[in-house]
Amino acid sequence: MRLFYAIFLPEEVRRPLAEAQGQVARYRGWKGVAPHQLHLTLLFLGERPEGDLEDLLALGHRLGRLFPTFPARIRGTGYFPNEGTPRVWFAKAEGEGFAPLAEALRQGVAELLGEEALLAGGDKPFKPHITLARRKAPAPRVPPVVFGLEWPVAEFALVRSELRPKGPIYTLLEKFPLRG
Ligand code: 2AM
Repeated sequence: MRLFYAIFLPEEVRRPLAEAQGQVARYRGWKGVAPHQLHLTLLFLGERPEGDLEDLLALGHRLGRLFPTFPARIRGTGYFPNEGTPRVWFAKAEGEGFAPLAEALRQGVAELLGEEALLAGGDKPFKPHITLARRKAPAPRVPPVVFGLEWPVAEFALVRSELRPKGPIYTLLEKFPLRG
């Protein structure tokens, strides 16, 4: 199973992000993420055996009890990579709770499944972002979009991703509420 831990977004945050996606829709090279799938990845695990699920679910619940709900903001957009040809157009997320939770998941996964379970996500530093569109063919950059969005992050999830020709299908396997 292809798995990742992520934070999904409430409707009032998804709506303005989906509106901004209209900016790239007119450039055929950009493929927008379906609005109901907009999310912030905390840790990408890649392909894992089904036998790992029990540990991954227990870790999610344990960290959920440990980490408090926190406010998050989205103010603008950016590109990965920033130099050269961009592959991803994202909304930048800010919030004090993202990095500690992502780091605790990394540590927990390393302890439970071994360090090699962390290799799937690559060695790039964690940058909280919500991918809005991926570049599939040559297409221009779009001007930055400014947002004034704020919402309380009250849960995260373990998600299954199934890759299909039309795009991935995400299934939320379990949600982990954060401490109130
Ligand atoms: P992205 O949005 O920046 O592409 C499911 O694929 C989620 O895991 C996506 O949000 C993706 O981030 C993230 N992810 C992180 N590392 C990944 C990798 N090496 N391969 C695929 N997805 C990865």
